[in-house]
Amino acid sequence: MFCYQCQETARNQGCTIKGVCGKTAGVANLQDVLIYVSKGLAQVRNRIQDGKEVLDKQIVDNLFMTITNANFDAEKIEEAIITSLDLKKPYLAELKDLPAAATFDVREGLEEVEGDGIGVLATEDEDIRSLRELITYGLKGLAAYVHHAEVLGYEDGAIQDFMAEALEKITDDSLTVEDLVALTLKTGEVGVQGMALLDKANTERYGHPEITEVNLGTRNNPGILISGHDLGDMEELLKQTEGTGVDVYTHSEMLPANYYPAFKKYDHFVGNYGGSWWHQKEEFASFNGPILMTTNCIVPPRDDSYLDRLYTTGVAGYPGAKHIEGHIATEKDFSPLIEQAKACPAPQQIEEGTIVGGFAHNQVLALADKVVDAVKTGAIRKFVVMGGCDGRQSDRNYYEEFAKALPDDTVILTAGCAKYRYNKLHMGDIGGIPRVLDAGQCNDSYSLAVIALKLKEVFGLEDINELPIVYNIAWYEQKAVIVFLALLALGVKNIHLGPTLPAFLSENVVKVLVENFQVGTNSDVETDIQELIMA
Ligand code: SF4
Ligand code: SF3
Repeated sequence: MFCYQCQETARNQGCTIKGVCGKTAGVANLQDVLIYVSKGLAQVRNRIQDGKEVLDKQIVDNLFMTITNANFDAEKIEEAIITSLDLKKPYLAELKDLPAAATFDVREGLEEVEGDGIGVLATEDEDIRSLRELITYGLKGLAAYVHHAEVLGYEDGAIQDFMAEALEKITDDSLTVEDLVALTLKTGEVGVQGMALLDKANTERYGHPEITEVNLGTRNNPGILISGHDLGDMEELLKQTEGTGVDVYTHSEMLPANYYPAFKKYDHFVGNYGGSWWHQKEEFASFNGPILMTTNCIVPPRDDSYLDRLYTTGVAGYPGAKHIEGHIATEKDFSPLIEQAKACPAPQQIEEGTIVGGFAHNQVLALADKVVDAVKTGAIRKFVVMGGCDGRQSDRNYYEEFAKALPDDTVILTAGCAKYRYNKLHMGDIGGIPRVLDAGQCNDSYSLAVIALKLKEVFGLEDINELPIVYNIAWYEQKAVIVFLALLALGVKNIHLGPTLPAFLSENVVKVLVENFQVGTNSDVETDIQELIMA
């Protein structure tokens, strides 16, 4: 196996024996095959007239499934490979001169299929490989967002066209480094469209997120804990649990569900339990009730302590966990979780009090006058975008320390699970504007871009980089990659990306990012406060 798609990759070079995430070599190889098969599916899709939609949906599922910590289940990944091979098969006879990935059809011993043009290392040139993978990971993040929108009934053919086109282009050996740099930026542009589509889907279906005090404590009823990013599943779980005596709590990236009017109306929706994804071994154990993982991030349970209470749905999967079938949420039957919950003790309380969130674009723009005044009078010196992912490595303490060291006249704009490093620090407010404004999930980084563009307009600026906004972003998995590329496509410069730069960026690709976008990484808190805030 060789995998270097996430920030925790071994020695910041690559996982080669087993994933730091817990992925086995067999599953890693299957994921490589699935990505290769998806490229082949895209090549076929790009050559046909009718029936593209079915292939597109499969491509999106495949890419999403291989995101870090989404699916550890070899059987499910094999199923996706076979389904993909079956989907393209009827077209193969009529299409001439197909590239190798399109005609690939191996169905046995897939865990051992390695090399032969399939995995990451099949591309020998380091810079071409780096750009191909950067684009692939951007597409994976985009696929996740497209999937969330699609299951809510929102689709955009132009995004699908681009994804298939990009997947084919990264197999094309005639493309130069310059071509691939251009394709990388285009991926970011389409990333913005993907996030806008999901924002539209979420807000049209569930209303605009609004300022909300989220309860962190527990009640005495049995509960179900829901995690991941899929709001359709959230809605359906709330509907199906209503009147059953079973409470619902969010975990990690599902916290922002608490901000949506459509979910707040449910009395049995109690609040949020615990922190970001990597705390789940302890928190799932003490929760006592069933846990529903709608997407990443799943951490392999330490022992069998809660595996019998762990459920997955959608593209998420874990061997031994029960899978709730169905594509759109209304097709899903959550009664196994509800029945199990009834026989479980209530969650053990691990925190109390509340946290405040719900500052997506609509809410912040409703406060625009206040915000603009605070900037004009100097009450707010700078906004610091600190969104992205959390992770378990000790160097992530940097983000908590950085937040603590920020001067009192700064405001953090955040989205994604990175927020758990500082959203419980009680950092106070500036004239009623909280110093941590949480827009929501990682995809809601779109909100941060909308806010920035609006401020640019209000202040009559030519360039988004003239705003008093700095970027100190934490990344871990591939959704953060598409968010990063989207920010580049919007022209944002001087982004600090940490806690380390991606291992998949070659020296020359880093050079391109530094020369054109002044991308950097974090150093120590004191230096970065000086550089980003005081300068
Ligand atoms: Fe390693 Fe990350 Fe890949 Fe897991 S997803 S195998 S931790 S690089
Ligand atoms: Fe977190 Fe996995 Fe990325 Fe959606 S839940 S931000 S890491």
